[in-house]
Amino acid sequence: MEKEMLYPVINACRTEQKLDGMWQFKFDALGVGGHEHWPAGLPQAQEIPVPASFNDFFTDKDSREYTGDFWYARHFFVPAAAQGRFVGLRFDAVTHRAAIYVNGQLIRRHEGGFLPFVADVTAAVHYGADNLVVVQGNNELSREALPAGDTVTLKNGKKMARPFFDFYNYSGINRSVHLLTLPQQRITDYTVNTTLTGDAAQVAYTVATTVPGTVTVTLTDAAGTVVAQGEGAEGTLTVAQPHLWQVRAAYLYTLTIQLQAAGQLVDEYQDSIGLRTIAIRGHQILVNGQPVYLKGFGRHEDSPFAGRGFDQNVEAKDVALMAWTGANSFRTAHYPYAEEVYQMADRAGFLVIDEVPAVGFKMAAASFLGGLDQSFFGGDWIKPLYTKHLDQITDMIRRDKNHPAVLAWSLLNEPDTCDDRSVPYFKQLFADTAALDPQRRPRTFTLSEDDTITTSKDLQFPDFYLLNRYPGWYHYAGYALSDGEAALRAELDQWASSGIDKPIVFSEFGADTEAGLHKLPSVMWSEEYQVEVLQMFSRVFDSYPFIRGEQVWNFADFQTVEGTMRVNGNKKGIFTRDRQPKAAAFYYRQRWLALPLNF
Ligand code: GCB
Repeated sequence: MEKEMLYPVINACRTEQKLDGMWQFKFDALGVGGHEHWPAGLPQAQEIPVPASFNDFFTDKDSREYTGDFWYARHFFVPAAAQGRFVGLRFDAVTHRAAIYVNGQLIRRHEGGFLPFVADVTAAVHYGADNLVVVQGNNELSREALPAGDTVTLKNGKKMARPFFDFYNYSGINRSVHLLTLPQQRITDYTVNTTLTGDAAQVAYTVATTVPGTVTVTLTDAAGTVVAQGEGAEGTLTVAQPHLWQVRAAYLYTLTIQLQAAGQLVDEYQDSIGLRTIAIRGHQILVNGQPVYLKGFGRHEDSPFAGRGFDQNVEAKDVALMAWTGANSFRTAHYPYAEEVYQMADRAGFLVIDEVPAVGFKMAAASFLGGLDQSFFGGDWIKPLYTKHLDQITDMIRRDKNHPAVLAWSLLNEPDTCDDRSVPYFKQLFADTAALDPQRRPRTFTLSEDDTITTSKDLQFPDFYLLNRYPGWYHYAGYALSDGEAALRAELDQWASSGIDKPIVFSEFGADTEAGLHKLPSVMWSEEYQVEVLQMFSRVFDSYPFIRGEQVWNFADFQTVEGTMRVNGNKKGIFTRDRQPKAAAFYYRQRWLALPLNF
């Protein structure tokens, strides 16, 4: 578990320098890097961009599909002035596991391809001199790791990833690398939790530090006026007539935390925070006490060239397109996204369902399009998997807890909840994660089509339900769409009569569509058919008041494994992979701009 998750900042006490750019890169199919001393430098390496997935830079298939160990290296300079300070290398994400070497010395290992970690290199670097960082990465999939899958060896000796999930296993140093210099006596974490009473907001805060010292916190509004101050590592700030963070009408305050030791300022950290509350009451999702209907998307971090590498240009475009459709929310399917995504959501006022990469926990989805007839939760991999799962939820919540945009935590995507053996797992998971979020935001997971009110054994656990449903595509497809509507209504009628008093959000529904394919009357894969399927869902959503949101699958087309059900990727995007609109995008713009927030 990572203790220091604070996003890197530069101020009077802290420095950070991005080590993005061209790195040295080398595959290690034979696993020789260790004994050939690659930690001390990569022989005959090639150049590759960071941050990015390595896959799509290659023109040969063996390299693109490469599964196993791979190495990155680059030199970096540590100023003499850093001597005596904490020096760290922060990796925002290396997919899926990494060992970090500096000047030939192993500093640390990390597993989990979508969350940051810091390598403490204070004692390993040369000050006022050149240094070498070498990263040994690995992208194999297993049932003991998140996301779940298998790694098989082909007859030619090459390894191949078999994901139990429907997105390409893009790998590498997918997010930025930072060189940090921090004070030894420093702030390591903070939390805020807002409650609203009458005309005021109470912001309860805690600050964690490496040493006891005098902590002061100052809250300033967007105009720079100080609105509240507090002293001590814990306390409450009262803001009279607060300007609340609202959905699609964001307002951010700046929280400045200072740490003093022996009367001297030793550290400072600043962040943008929003004042708002989140609650579930009966069938309602409440933001600042007001019901909100979610409109938006399941997304992926996926784009041409960089794969899953974070690209602020792509994210800026996506934010603009989401706003254009009238969306107010998205789910980070199926892993925590880059921190910059949440910062942009905070500023744009999008609500985010933040998902951990617990995807593929179902053997029927194994090799996504093949399927294996075994029990996932009965497997002997469950114990080690649980430890990693809890660890990654802990890190995700620690990293993202202060973002006003974060509405809820999604702890799994489409696990096999029809199996009795899933129940102890869920019971433990929901117990162990109950107190991780100081704001106690709702926890949930998505239910696949197999997991219904009659078949799922785990409906007692989530605070609200996320349903993934595909009538009109995987069944009742084409001309049978009307039967799909009837089946969906029949299922929802069962929910309605069940007495379950929690909201339902449709977190996935849609139809694969080849952009530019038109047909009148419609056929599957045409833009016309996608709109018909989505219109059918809209009709159903509008008939059941306990449905409190619709997040269409997917925002944009994205890369998957190759297979008979995928034409160069999943084409359920309402935008193409290069972010151009299909007819469905115009359909949603019309629907969502007209839907009031409290629909
Ligand atoms: C699902 C999965 C998602 C897939 C989608 C599909 O249920 O959660 O990862 O991409 O279906 O298009 O089949």
